[in-house]
Amino acid sequence: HAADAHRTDLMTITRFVLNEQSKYPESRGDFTILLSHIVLGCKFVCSAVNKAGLAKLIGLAGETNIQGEEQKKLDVLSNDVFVNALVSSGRTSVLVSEEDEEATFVEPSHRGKYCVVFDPLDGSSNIDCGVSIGTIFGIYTLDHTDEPTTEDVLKPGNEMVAAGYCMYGSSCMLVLSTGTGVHGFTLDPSLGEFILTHPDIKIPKKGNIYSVNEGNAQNWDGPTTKYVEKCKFPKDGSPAKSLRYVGSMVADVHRTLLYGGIFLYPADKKSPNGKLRVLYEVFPMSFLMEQAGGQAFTGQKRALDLVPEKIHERSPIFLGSYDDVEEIKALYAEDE
Ligand code: AHM
Ligand code: MG
Repeated sequence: HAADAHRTDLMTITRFVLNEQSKYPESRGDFTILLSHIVLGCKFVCSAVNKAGLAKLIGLAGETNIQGEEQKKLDVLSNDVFVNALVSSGRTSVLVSEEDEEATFVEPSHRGKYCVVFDPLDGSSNIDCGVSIGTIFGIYTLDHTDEPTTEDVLKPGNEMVAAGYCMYGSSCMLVLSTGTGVHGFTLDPSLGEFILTHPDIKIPKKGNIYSVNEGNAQNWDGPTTKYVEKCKFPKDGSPAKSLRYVGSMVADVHRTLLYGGIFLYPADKKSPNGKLRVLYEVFPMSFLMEQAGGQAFTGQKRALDLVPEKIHERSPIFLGSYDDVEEIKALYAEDE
């Protein structure tokens, strides 16, 4: 029976990616190995996040743990775990993390053909109150055998070979695209495995939710202001949109992907380039949105066509359902 097969024939993320990669005759399992190290990092952070409250209590007894080491903050801990996992995979050459000002260049003995850009624990303002947070990552291939440089990651998002995020929420979910659609895997804690639960996610063509930090409204530009006004007071007889804003990009984008709608982090007078980082926030989420049938726009162009000049560069971003992003594109076009 189909139902029995489901329970006894588990599609783990490793099996899924092995299947996908076997379509490429030149594939030698490197990507699968890299991904399994990313998955390890996600499982570690998931367990750390779930124990975070407890670690705090222990911390209160004194700032050091029983080994006499100072307790590391969750975001620093997560970064250390990902950097170690990625380096030890033997499949990476350049790493860019939100937590580290400089890129990490892997030593020759451990080098491999991939470059990984990531935010190990995004949504820092939500860590201490138990609201969903996540890890975001994007993967490029190294296209030469010379000494790696930051130029190897200062490439447009459309050159990424894979992108994904892991959300540490009411369940732990990993959402991944290797360029053939978007697939969601849920961590089965009893198995310690991510199991395919959301195959081929497609974002609704139009949504009824908008997601933005409206506290910044006084500093917005014309098109963003007009768009949000339209969400609240539509003049074409359509119903007003609902507002949802967690303040964790992973949670807000995840909801947008599943329910449809639009997520905005626009430019404002105080932050002319917005807040979110091109390499490890804007690009991976834009990659996933396009793969799911949605769009991602910067206010000027397709987000994935940006060519970053610095590893921690920022950009405004509008992403979500195809039709909703079309509307904001029209407002920016009118404004020119
Ligand atoms: P962080 O990297 O410091 O955690 O900031 C990124 C977060 C995103 O997850 C979220 O979309 C955004 O910042 C929220 O910003 P704001 O609090 O300005 O609305
Ligand atoms: Mg971040």
